[in-house]
Amino acid sequence: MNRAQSQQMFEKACQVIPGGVNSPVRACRSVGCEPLFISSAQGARVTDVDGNEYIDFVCSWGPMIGGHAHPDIVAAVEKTAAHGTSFGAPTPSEISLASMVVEAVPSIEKVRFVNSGTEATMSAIRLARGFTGKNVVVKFDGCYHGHADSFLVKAGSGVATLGIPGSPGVPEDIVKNTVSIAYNDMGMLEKTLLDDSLDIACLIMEPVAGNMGCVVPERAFLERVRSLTRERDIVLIFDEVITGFRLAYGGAQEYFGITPDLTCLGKIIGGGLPVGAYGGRADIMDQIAPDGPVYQAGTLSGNPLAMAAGIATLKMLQEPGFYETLNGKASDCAGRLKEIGVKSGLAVKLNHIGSLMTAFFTDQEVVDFDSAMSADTDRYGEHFRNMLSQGIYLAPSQFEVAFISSAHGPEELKKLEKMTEWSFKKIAEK
Ligand code: HOZ
Repeated sequence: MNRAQSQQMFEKACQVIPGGVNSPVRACRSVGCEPLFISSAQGARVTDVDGNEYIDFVCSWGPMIGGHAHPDIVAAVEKTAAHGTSFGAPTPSEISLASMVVEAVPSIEKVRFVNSGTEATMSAIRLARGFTGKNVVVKFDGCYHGHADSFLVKAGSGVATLGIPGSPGVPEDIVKNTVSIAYNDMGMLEKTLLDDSLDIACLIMEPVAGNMGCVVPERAFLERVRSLTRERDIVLIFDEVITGFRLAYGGAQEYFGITPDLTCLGKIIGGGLPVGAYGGRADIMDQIAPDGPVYQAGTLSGNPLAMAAGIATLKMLQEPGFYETLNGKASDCAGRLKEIGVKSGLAVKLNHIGSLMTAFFTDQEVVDFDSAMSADTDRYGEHFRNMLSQGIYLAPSQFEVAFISSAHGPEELKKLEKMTEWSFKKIAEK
């Protein structure tokens, strides 16, 4: 596969953009590659600047749940753009999308739109601190909540991919208020939340972890998180930037039937345009300025293009049977991939829920960050390169998930299975 144009662009990009990329994971370093520069995408496929076509399992890291360039979303954005792209003033479309979100997500009585998942999570913890008058944030090792200072402690995604323990530039004074504990570890959870010496404002978690690869919570663990936070007056924040409108229309909280106090959203609710949102109990949300004293603002917040794309996306997701069909085909595919893994004789574990999955190259069950980190990342890199050579674009990191969209049909999923079998065999024969 000729990728000369991508290579040339990467060289140029490196001269003007740090690392040649605007987000570290896409640099593809941990999989021993250089990034593809994408020129277009349609449905389940992306095309690079050299004209190579790939079946895409990154899906822009989640937003493209209906596939790329969905006609309804494109039409909504075009129509909206013709009337102006930003006003820095309220628009009717904000009310429409907010109403759809309030209707859909069990915990959300009021919602504020921002521009990214990072903005949503950092605003949500400020709000939780303002509401409770307490300081400490509890998070889980390997969960990733964007790149705000408080979260860069044992974080997943690019932080795990690049093996960065924390980050220079994050003051000790800030991270001393972050406590990170093991995912799915009931003992640790109880010990931490029952510790009277900790001044805990909130617990933030991905209700299904998607940034250390796909790690599914034990139901009893999630239930205990909810009951303990409630008992201890700790604000429970679900970071549903990945799982929101993905596992079910109402997100992981609908899927598991567990309602947090606040929820962070992003990705899907902007249909591929930059967006984020945080919402939840009205008594907490009413603490935000201008009604309350907790400050948060943004010129592009509630941007009309993002609102239009979000509304079009949510309408598509309301089609009867959307989630049954999507989750059903993803689950069948995951089942077959599991079998392929077993037959290959490789140490590989496939984690899956809804339309999210990760193949970890390890013989351990992956239930938390430590077990995720036991995966052989060189093997993942080899698998990534094998698959890329056959026109399949997986996440360029062991610690991310593969996304399946409604545009992935039998042809795309069959090719994924066939090429996985071939790649696993090739790796096993080495
Ligand atoms: N943090 C994102 C994945 N969980 C990666 C974003 C990107 O590189 O675009």
